[in-house]
Amino acid sequence: MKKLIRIGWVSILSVMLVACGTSNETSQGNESASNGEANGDVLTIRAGIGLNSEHPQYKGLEKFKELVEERSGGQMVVETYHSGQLGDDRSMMEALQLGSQEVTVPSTAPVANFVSEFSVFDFPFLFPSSDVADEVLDGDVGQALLQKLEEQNLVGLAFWENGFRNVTNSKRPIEMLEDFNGLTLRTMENDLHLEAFRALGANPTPMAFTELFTAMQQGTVDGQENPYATIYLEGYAEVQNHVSNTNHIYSPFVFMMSKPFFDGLTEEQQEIVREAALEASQYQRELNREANETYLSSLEEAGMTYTEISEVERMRMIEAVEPVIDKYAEQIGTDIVQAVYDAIEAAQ
Ligand code: KDG
Repeated sequence: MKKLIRIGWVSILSVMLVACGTSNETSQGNESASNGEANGDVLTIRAGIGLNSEHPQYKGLEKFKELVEERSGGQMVVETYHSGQLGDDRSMMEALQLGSQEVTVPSTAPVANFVSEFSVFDFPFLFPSSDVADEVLDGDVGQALLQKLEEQNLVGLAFWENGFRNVTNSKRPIEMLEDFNGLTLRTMENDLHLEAFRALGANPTPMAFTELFTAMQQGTVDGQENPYATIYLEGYAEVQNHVSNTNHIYSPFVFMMSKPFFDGLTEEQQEIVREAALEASQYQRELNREANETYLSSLEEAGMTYTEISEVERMRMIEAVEPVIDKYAEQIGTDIVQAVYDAIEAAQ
């Protein structure tokens, strides 16, 4: 497995908003429907994400809305919520389980708290490129993990893309392994992420995305890690000075639907939402890749210092996190992990 890894690098407030109908960027056409249930002839799908309305993730949701509304002839209406208006990733997934929200699109890291096997996609330095990630996620092993969500009352419809994550901080440029020493870094709420950053020497602290900007602004954390699009579009340049191309983890997004809601749909409606989630995935991935390419220079223009990680230092980082990967490979089950490694090798 180690060999492959080496090859591999190379709010609740919103519930009130919904109830009051005050969200500004939601669909307009369905004031009468609520709770994803049939009201007259119309079904409402409330889709919430953590990122803001400029992010390709939200543009993907808008595409999903367009496709579903058009293909259902208005029988299904999608309301889109951004910036954690419906809560953080965990609370939205819980709402899906309960059937009080219909769609959310979290990163795989918080999904692993529901189905632990999803952690495999967050192994540091796993995917060598987005294209390889697409093949693995859209292939048998990715689809098998989406299936597993059903045990948790969730239906995984597609993988979208968050992308390669990069570290930012307010203290110093990260150029070599030792530069992580003692940095307080926010991570997503996922044990593997925490242990990986400890192995790099940092002092990681798990936090919901919705808390992150304020935590950096108030100095509760020195830094964080996210793809360039998020770093730029969420305005982190205002509170962070340094960015490095650590590319340490590739984050997929999981487009998921409430199983109680999905089960109540007709077969035709199920097909419409499935197809729309998949088609919107292609659209979202393209926009996301463009954004992640474009926004590094925007971050520099906004005053951040960019530091490149040399291949030698990247190898040192890969070696530092290897024991963590080995530990989680055993916990998750070597069969699934091996299947992922095999799929990566086949895709290369
Ligand atoms: O909508 C998804 C976001 O809430 C989240 O998953 C973004 O990468 C993310 C993070 O760092 O929490």
